[in-house]
Amino acid sequence: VNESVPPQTLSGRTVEALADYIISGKVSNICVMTGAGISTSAGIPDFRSPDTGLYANLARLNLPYAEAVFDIGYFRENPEPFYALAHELYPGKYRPTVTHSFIKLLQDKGMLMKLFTQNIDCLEREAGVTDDKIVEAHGSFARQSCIDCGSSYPEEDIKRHIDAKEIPRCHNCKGLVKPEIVFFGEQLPEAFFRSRGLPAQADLCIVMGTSLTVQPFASLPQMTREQTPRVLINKERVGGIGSGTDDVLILGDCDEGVRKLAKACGWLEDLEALWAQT
Ligand code: CNA
Repeated sequence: VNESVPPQTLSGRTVEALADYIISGKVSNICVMTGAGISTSAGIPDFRSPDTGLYANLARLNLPYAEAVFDIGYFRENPEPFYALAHELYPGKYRPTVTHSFIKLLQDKGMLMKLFTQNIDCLEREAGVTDDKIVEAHGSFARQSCIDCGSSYPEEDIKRHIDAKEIPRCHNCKGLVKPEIVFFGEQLPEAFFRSRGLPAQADLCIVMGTSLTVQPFASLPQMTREQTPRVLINKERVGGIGSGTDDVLILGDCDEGVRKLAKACGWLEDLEALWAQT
């Protein structure tokens, strides 16, 4: 942490100073950036945590390398590992975490400018965050289409196939059907490029549950203005956050971190009530 330079916007680089800023009335545009770590307590493994992460547990799928499960070239040759995984990750089986509810709380308080998520589990939506506030930077299971002719494919059909552990085929051309999640080698959705300038207008940036290793998403926190406070709520320090003048680190479990922050804002009861409804 850059100790030699005093903070410019906050009164200190602490949770309390951050909370004072949030409730000061000066904050109405918060950009939140999230990753798999906000869903691990819901029971969905992240990619990169040693031992518990998905990549550490993919051996049973006999992949040549772990990332192949999300490689479009590999998928064309062998879609089975991806569908085995989709069977485990398909939305509907998991409850949003208190961290997801915290994002919804920010929206209810009129402070959420945009949520940029790398997650494909749709738990932000299930927590009540509305579509206009969400950028699913790596797509999601919300839509699916044929990788050859591009025709969209009905949700009830893919659900049925994934449940039955079968591989769905396009009704038009018999090509492979894939949920519109972004694989390695695929372009990010247009919505990402349309919204990526927003952090420069934000008055707070909250980064939670991500290793910030996948580009171009990983660069989003660097798009904020120099004196805009950034807070990292994560198990480990990532992406150089902590080096800015107004960076605050809340290291540890993110559910604990958001509760700490909500409590300092005087919002803990609101947060627990909201979460209880999910
Ligand atoms: P990652 O690379 O696996 O990093 C996860 C980060 O979260 C790491 O820094 C962990 O230390 C941290 N973390 C894990 N659990 C917690 C916790 N309880 N509290 C605080 N921090 C925690 O995941 P990223 O999202 O950074 O990587 C980008 C990939 C992962 C995206 O393309 C996603 O699509 C993909 N992914 C998504 C899901 C999902 O939708 N839930 C699951 C697994 C992977």
